[in-house]
Amino acid sequence: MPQLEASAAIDFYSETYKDAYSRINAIVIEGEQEANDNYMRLADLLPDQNDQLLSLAKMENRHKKGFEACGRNLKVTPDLEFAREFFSKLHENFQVAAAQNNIVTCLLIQSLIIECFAIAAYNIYIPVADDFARKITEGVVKEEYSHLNFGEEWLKANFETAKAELETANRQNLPLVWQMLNKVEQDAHVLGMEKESLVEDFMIQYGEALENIGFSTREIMRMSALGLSAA
Ligand code: PL3
Ligand code: FE2
Ligand code: FE2
Repeated sequence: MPQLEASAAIDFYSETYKDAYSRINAIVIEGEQEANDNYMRLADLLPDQNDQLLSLAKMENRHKKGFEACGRNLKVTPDLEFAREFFSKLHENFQVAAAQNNIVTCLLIQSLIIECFAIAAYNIYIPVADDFARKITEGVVKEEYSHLNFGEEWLKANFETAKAELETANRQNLPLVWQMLNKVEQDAHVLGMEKESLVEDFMIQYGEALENIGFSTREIMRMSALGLSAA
């Protein structure tokens, strides 16, 4: 169904919509919180980039506040327990990597995977959002591109030493994205967002990021195919 028709048919105040929104809204709030924590951790791990990383962490905190307001505006209580479970595996992998000083893995998880996931989700959400949430999300997504860019630049500058770790981290974490998408597919559909569009948008962002970092087309194909059959 074309996005425009879908959006005209959406009743933002129906119980069905609000029920789905309680989980999606929580995922986004928790995602922004994770992003805040992850950039603070990265600021410790990369003292040279401390100021910039702390400023990214602050932006994430503002994003979180914006999405909390979107939930309040629809009188929805976010299901944060569901959202913490939703992020638990990526969360765990980031913590393990940070404890081992694996900065490349931390950057892949936060600045590539999570940011590309956010950019895809926000871009697909904007045309079907309520007016209040649309304005907030439009402001947020612009900043997410700069977060993705931070990761790209650092990894590009360190490509030769980072390459092998990036491939390993990709293998461990990309399949988690497909698992997460499967868990949110039903609720996203209620909000007028289709899984196929989310997958497509994610793949475009993620593939472009890998290209900017220095991977060849062949390598990108191999890396992005991992776990995709589960999507
Ligand atoms: C990084 O700055 C933020 C991380 C947020 C991750 C969001 C993932 C969202 C996946 C759920 C798909 C529906 C999105 C709806 C948008 C309001
Ligand atoms: Fe954010
Ligand atoms: Fe971000």
